[in-house]
Amino acid sequence: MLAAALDRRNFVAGGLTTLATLLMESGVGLRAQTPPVRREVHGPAAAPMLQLYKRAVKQMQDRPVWDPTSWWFQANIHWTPRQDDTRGCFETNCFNALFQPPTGATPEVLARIQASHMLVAGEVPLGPSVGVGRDRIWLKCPHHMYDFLPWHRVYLYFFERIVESVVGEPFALPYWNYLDPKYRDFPPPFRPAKETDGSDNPLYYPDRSPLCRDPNDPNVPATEKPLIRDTDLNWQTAAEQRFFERGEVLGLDRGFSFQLESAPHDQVHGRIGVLKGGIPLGMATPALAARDPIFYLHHSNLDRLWEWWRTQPPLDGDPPRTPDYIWTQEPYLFASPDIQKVGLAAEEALGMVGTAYSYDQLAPLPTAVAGSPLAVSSPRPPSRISRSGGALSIAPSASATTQLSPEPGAGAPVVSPSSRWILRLSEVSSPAAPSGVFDIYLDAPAAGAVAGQPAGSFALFGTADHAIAGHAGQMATEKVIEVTSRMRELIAQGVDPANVRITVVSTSTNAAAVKIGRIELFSR
Ligand SMILES: [Cu+2]
Repeated sequence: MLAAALDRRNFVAGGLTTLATLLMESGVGLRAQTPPVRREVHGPAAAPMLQLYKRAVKQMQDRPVWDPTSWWFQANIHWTPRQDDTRGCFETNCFNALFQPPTGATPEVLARIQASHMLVAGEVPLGPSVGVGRDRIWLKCPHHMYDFLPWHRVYLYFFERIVESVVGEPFALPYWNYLDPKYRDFPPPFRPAKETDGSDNPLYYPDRSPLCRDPNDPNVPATEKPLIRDTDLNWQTAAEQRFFERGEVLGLDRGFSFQLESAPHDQVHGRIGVLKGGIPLGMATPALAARDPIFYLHHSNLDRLWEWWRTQPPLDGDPPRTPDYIWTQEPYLFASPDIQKVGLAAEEALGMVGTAYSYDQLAPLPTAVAGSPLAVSSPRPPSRISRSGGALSIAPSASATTQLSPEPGAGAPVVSPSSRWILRLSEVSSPAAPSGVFDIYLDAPAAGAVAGQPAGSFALFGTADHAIAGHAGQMATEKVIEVTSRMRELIAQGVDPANVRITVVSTSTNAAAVKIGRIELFSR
C-alpha cells in the first residue's frame, strides 16, 4: 500500500495531478461556486480564519518533524538549515536523526516514520553528505527562477489543506497587504510574545526585527520606520514589467516574476528577519523563513499580487501576462496528511484562483487610494544617464559612497519633469549567505552626510546552501530600483542629474555585507 503510493508511475496514473480531482476530494468541487476566500488580515472578516490559524500553528508545533501535519515538516518543504537543528536539516546524519522513532513506538507509528523518511528524502541521491535526493519533498523553494510564483501557489494550497486536517474545518489563509499605507506596521496579532492570559502567542516568532514587536521602538532610527516603507515595496517597477523582459529594457532577461521576487518579496523578508552575529535568522533566510507564522501571509499577498497582475490587459500587445506554454508537466510535489505524494503542475496552478480559492480583493490597493503613485502606467524605454566607475563594497552596519558620472563624451541628458528615474545595480553579491537590507541615498556631489529618508533600498534573500540541486541562491544578482521622487527633488535644487553621489547604507535592523559590481542610473 505505502510502496504503491510512493511509486511515481502509480502516482501519475492515479490522476492526483489534476486540480479537478483534488477539488472533488476536498469537497470544493461540490461547492464550486464558493471556493474558500482569503481575506486581508487586518479586517474583521479575517478574524475567524486567524483564530483557526493560531490554533493550527500551536498544534502543529507540538507534532514531530517527520509528520506532514507538523509545523516543522511544512517549513522544511521550503528549505532547511544544513545541520545542527532538531526541527529540520539536510546534512545526512542530522537529517536521519529527525526520523529516529521514539522509544516504545507502535508498529503503526514506525511504519509512518519510515514512509515519511522515504517520501521526504526521495530516491535519486544527490551525494553522500546530503540526506535528501533530487526527487525530494523538502528543500524545494525555487528562487531566482520562473517557478517562483506557481510553486509557492501550490505550496500554500497544500499548506491550507494540512491546516484543515489539523483544525477539522475549512480554512483559507489570510494575507497581509503591506502595499496599503494603513498596514505598513507588523500585523498586531503577530506582535506579542504572550497572550493576555499569559500563555504563549503561537503567532509570535522571536527572530524578528524589533519593529515587529514595537512599531515605535526608540532604538530604531527614523529612516528605518515604518517596518515596510515605500522604498521597500518598489511595486510599480514590478507591476509595469512584462512576463519576459529582454536586454534593452530594464530587468534584463527577467521580467515581472523576478522583479516581484526582488521587491516586495525579498524586501519584506529582509525587513522582518534579523541577523545575529552575521547569521540570518527567521524571515531573513529561506532556510528558516517558513518557521515564522507571518511567512504564509506574506506569500498569500504575493500570490494575490501575481493574480491581479496576471489578469490585467496585455502590455503593448505583449504575450500573455503569464504564458501557459513555458512550464514542464512535472507536478510540484508535496505530502498529504496521511503521507502520500500529492502534486499539481505549474500550468494548473495558473487556473487555481477562483476555483480552488479566491481573494476578497485582487486590486493591490483599496479603491480609496487607487490614485496613489502605485498606480500602473505604461513604461517608456530607458536611457542610461550615468554610471559608477567601479565596484562598491559595504560592510555590516557601515556605508560606502561613490560618484555617478556620465559616459565620456555624452551630451547633456534630455530630462522632462515627467521623467522617471531608475537605478540598476549589477553583480550584487555577498560574502556569506545573501541577506540584509540596504538603503540608498542620492545627493549632490559635495553634499554633507546623508540624512532623511532613503531614495530607495534593496534586500538580499538566499542561502549559501541554495546551490544544492540546481537552486542558484548565491549567484550575483541585479536590482532595479525606482528613485524618481528623490531625483526630482535634486533636479529642482539645480543638481545635474548625470552627476549625483550615491551612498549605500547597511541598515541597523538587518545589518549585512554586500558588494555591488556596477551602478547605473536610467531615466525613462
Ligand atoms: Cu518568500
